[in-house]
Amino acid sequence: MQTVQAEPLTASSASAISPETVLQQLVREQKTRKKWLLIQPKSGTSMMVDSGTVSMPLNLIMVATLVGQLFEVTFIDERLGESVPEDFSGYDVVAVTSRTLNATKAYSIGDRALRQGKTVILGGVHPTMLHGEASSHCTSVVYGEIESVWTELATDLLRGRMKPLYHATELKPMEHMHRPDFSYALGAKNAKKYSSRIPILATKGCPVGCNFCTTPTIYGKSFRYREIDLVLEEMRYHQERIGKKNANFSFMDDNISFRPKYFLTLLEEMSKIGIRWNANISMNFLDKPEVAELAGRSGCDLLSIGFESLNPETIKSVHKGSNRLGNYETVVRNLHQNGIAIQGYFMFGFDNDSEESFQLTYDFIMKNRIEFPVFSLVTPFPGTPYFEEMKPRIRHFDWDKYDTYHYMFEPKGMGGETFLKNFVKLQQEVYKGRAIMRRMQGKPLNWVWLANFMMNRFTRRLTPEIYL
Ligand code: B12
Ligand code: SF4
Repeated sequence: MQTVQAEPLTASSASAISPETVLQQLVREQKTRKKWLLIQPKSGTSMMVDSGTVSMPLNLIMVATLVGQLFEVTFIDERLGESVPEDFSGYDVVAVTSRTLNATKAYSIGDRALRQGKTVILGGVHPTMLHGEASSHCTSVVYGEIESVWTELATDLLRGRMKPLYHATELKPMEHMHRPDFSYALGAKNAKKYSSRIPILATKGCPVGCNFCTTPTIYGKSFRYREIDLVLEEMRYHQERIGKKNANFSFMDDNISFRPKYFLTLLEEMSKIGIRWNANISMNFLDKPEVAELAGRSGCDLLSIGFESLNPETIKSVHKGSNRLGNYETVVRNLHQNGIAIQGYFMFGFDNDSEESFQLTYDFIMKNRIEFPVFSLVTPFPGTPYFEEMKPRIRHFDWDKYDTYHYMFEPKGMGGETFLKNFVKLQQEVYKGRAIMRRMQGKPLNWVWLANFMMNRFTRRLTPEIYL
């Protein structure tokens, strides 16, 4: 038998030690576990975005899940009414997630924590897109997902040598994603303000490339997915946790149906376990009746679809190749025939918009009995190609207004006053009592009815000035 002599640890063999091993070594050497404060800030927007029931912040929960393996975590969701402390002396690291609409708040927390000598980390869509701007409010910015830079970041933290930017050269496959630990959110005093829908992720990225969307800028053309068994295992875990087979899941994916084969297999498997689910989805192959049938059978009760516009020129101008106007009605019919309600997103403010666009949208919604129409204003988000194109025409750069409910620029086709009057009128017409009845009659008595009545109350108070 051959014996192998153990080699002494030389400089060259030491450098072969994996970054994960180095990190574990540093963790073992920690005298006390560093204390992290993770914050989901509330935005300053006046619109109904961060109020009422809110969804559990999967992004920050995923950050907490990783951080919690090595450090102590305190989790604050300001949208639940929890307050961010003035004094951060109990913490080593203050880490904040931010989209554009709450960036101002995130920055003010970052500034305060920096003044108190804390390590401040900013992450999420806005700091990623504008990392130059964000870096003046923190120690480090995390570009995109934390999973792909975690080993490097945690190692640097333990060595006391943080870099200003963590940007992965390569995205990790999704198998590296840990099952999110929801106890961080569910342990909150006001956790009952969270929607009962459990956020879940099966895929990441979207190669479609719409010029107003942040996803292609952050993750490029990549599209990654988790093993279907892992997604199902996570669903079963929650079924057991809440003691209910028909647990309600909300997919947070950018474009879950992008790979039809993966999506259909996932649905087929989901149909065997008795859950309910909803998702944002692009309509690319929902015109096929068998897909809608399978979606219904797998427990889907609501799909959120970005119809965006009824104007073919507009659809072309935003490079939304998945939307074909000729398919809109077929898609709606297929979903309705399978008991799936539709949250339809419609955007206004494109240069091609005219008074006729409002009428066309109203007619489409009423004729097709869209259950939950949502109207937003075109908002060029910083860092996207669309933002660069529109910059000279944008009316404000106050990030609190980037909630898609503020009037960002005057469309070429009509004056601002007429435009906003029509925008308000459309919403009030669609949510009038009689219109609700026409759209909703005969549909299951559930939260969608309730949402319509809330929208009836909300839209009655709307004025064009609210959007300025
Ligand atoms: C699902 C979704 C929703 C859901 C759920 C939102 C929620 N509460 O989580 C619903 C439908 C409710 C929704 C609503 C809205 N959304 Co939305 N949404 C998404 C979507 C498709 C996925 C978000 C998600 O959860 N992804 C999964 C998580 C795990 O990934 P993640 O968020 O990227 O988080 C990772 C990293 O960013 C990083 N990270 C995140 N935070 C932090 C913090 C720290 C400290 C660190 C280190 C790292 C880190 O690590 C995380 C884990 O990997 C994104 C697109 C996208 N890819 O971001 C748009 C997106 C976030 N939404 C957008 C918008 C505009 C909205 C609305 C304003 C739309 C509207 N008119 O209602 C509202 C605002 C809601 C709100 N209060 O924030 C924009 C935001 C643009 C911007 N620059 O701010 C996006 C980017 C889409 C786009 N147009 O480009 N949304
Ligand atoms: S299809 Fe949706 S997720 Fe994909 S690039 Fe367009 S807006 Fe973004």
